[in-house]
Amino acid sequence: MRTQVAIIGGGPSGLLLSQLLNLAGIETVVLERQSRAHVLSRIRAGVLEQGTVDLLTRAGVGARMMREGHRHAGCVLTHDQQMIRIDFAAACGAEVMVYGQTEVTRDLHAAQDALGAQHVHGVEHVVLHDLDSASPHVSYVLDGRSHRLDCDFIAGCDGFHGVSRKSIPDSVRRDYEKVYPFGWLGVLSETPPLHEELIYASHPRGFALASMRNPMLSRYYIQVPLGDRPEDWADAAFWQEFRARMPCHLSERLVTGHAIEKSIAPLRSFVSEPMRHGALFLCGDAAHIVPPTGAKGLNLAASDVHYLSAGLVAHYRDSDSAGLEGYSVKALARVWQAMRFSWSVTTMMHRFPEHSAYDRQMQRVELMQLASSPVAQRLFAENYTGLPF
Ligand code: RFL
Ligand code: PHB
Repeated sequence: MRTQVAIIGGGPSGLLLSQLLNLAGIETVVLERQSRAHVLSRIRAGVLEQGTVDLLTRAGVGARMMREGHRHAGCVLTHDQQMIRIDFAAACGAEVMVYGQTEVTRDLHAAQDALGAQHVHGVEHVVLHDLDSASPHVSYVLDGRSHRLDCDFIAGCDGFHGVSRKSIPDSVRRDYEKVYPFGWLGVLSETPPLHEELIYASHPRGFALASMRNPMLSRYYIQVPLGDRPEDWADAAFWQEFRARMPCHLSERLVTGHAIEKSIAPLRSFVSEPMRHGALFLCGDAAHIVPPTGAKGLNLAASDVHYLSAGLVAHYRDSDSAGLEGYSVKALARVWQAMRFSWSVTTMMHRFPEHSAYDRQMQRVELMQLASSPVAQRLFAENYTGLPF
């Protein structure tokens, strides 16, 4: 089999890249390890930056998002009982869209089906070959049979645990990593959201987040120690802990219910440089991971895909390879900005086992500065709603 761009991974990065390239008349084949149903069962991101919304609209998958998504003009940070509202609209004139990653993925699948795009699910033993040459190829096994996919370029969209990044030689690759000493326990419940905006809570017992998907679907998280397992947390224990970390006047009206999904994600910051090696281009979680506190992961995947798709379209349409040449530098500049923001919000809002009373005072005054300084609010709002791409 032959294609122009082989895309490894059919998560949001791979699907969106395939969609944008197909719309521009560039052939792709998406190779995904899991079934569609499995990809759609992963409950992840919920907040889209305006740039991501615009890109999804350009990709022809904006209609349902515009109908069913919810625009948020602010969010709330709490410190014990104190509520600090960041008014995005007033601080920087921007907004975010609350629309789940599951729905984005569903919309992309439907659009790809409509275009007749090629997707192969259930692939195993994916290996990338001849990345330094002008004729790379991908080998894989499907239903016990070996296959070969020849291509011009390979897009590594296979997430943090994929094979693409690891195909870049150690002598070329530089990894930067920070592992946090806690994870987030997430619960999805068919209950009305606690508040009309997201609430990021800093509390002596640990961080908590009240998010949502729609008026009858809430997404809640609490910081938990590394090593905790979802089965260690009965629903009642989760609700008790979540309630304790929210300001009292909000906890009093929390509607609890059965957890229809419960999972734990460890928190990590990770960047792999460069994001290009020969014919291979990395996008999204394959190249970088942010702790979810800044709501940046999916949005960074979108900006990578924007830069790469523009580079590939210019290459094929105008024989102009400048975009591809500059891809890694351009994408990484934005990645590092989002890394800094995600790291700083994570550091400000969580309980760290090693923190002293002094460190906790530093967290407190940082939040107090956000409460009182329009400049600090603007900086937060600009980063949260997304730097331009
Ligand atoms: P994904 O989603 O991991 O998809 C990669 C795909 O590649 C497949 N794959 C392979 N396929 C073929 N061969 C192989 N060898 C393969 N190895 C892997 C996988 O099966 C998978 O389908 O990466 P992608 O596409 O780059 O998308 C990234 C986003 O999923 C991720 O950044 C976000 O979910 C992060 N994130 C958030 N981002 C936001 O922008 N806003 C948020 O509010 C937000 N909240 C979150 C989050 C991530 C979370 N978790 C669980 C880590 C909240 C949480 C709790
Ligand atoms: C979510 O709704 O899953 C969500 C929202 C904001 C975050 C992280 C996760 O910062």
